[in-house]
Amino acid sequence: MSFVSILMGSKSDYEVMKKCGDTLKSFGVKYELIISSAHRTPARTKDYVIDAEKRGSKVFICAAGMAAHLAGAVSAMTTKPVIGVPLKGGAMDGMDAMLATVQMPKGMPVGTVALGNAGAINSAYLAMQILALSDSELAVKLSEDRVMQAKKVESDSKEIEVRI
Ligand code: RP5
Repeated sequence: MSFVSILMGSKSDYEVMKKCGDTLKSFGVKYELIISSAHRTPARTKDYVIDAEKRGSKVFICAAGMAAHLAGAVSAMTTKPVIGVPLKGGAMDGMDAMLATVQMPKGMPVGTVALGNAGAINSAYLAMQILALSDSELAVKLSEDRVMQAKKVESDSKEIEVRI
């Protein structure tokens, strides 16, 4: 069974990362979601990644704020794609997490998405685009979603647009 793994560093990340799970669910994509920290529970993180990969996890989405080493740590434990979601919070309000997540040394990639809510949702989309490389049904659903997004822009505009 193929699925996506969502890891977050703290329960305080859940409100944002729930949107990632909800997005995957809305496309019928199976996922697991756990709290595990690179700093507070390094052994739990490693055990989960090794076990999840054996059970069929195809993409790891890792969200964390502040020092935000979770995505980088997971990248060191698997050759599956790792998507990092930097989260706001702390004295630097997410700039720290963004730099920590994006600035990986060569050979240990983390595909970093936007900060916060948009990143949580885009991490789900990016994971699905990876899965869709070998899942034509999911590829069709993603194409249909693009059409819907375009239609929404047009209908939103019609409500307010001014043209000469
Ligand atoms: C990170 O530290 C977590 O991902 C969270 O975003 C941040 C603060 O964690 P808490 O102190 O709220 O548990 O590891």
